[in-house]
Amino acid sequence: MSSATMIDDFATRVKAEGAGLISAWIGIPDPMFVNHLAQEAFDAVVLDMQHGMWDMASAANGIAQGRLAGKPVVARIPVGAFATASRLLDAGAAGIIAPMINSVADAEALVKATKYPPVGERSWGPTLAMNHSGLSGPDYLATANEKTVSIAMIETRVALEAADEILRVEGLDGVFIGPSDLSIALSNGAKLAPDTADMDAVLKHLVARCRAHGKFACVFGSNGERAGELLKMGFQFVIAGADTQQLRAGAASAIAAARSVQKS
Ligand code: 3PY
Ligand code: MG
Repeated sequence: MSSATMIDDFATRVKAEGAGLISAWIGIPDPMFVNHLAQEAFDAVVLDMQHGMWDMASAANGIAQGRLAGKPVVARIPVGAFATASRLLDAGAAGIIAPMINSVADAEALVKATKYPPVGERSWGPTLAMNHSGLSGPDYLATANEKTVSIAMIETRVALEAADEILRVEGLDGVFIGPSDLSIALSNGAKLAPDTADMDAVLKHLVARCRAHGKFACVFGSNGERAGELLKMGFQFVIAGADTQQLRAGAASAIAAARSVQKS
């Protein structure tokens, strides 16, 4: 698959049952991180603007580095930052992940900001997105609603209870489960336990509800092994740990190797 196709077909690929995509997750706000991590066999890159440190300018440059490396870049916006979602799509993001979507009204606000009429009310101005894709204005307008994806995070007790109504919102393409927040919510703040059997039951239920509503299912995996388990559960798009943790694990392993050889 050519690099341009990998980006431009992202929406089609992630929507397919059994897509099995693995994405990088980057919170360190330097576009060069995208450049480096995109060399690995990731299918996509997520820029985390909720808990990571990206601002609009660095995120736009991160999206451009993804384009250079042939990888689609999806951005997670801060809670309720729907205006930022439109701007990220204008900068060429392949999709938006919106955290803490707790109701139909929240999901509709996301769709309103990220889809052009008649589905939503996204405002016109995708200058960088057109530069990156080579599409004319009319062609971008005709294809953007299909080619970019709007993803609602389900990660609270109320969102879990309202999952079917949220999944019914027209224009919403998929959901992304946040197992850390969901484990905190379901234990009333007692536990951070994203990788337990109890959580697996909730995750399997949500994958089934996504299938029933024709939406794709995404999830955060704490590490590579967990990402593999989540893919087996049927998630179409998974994270295999965050940049900060992968960076530190690489450093820790190099130090351990050096000390082990030194002592041998
Ligand atoms: C969660 O697990 O709560 C997330 O938002 C993933 O980072
Ligand atoms: Mg979360």
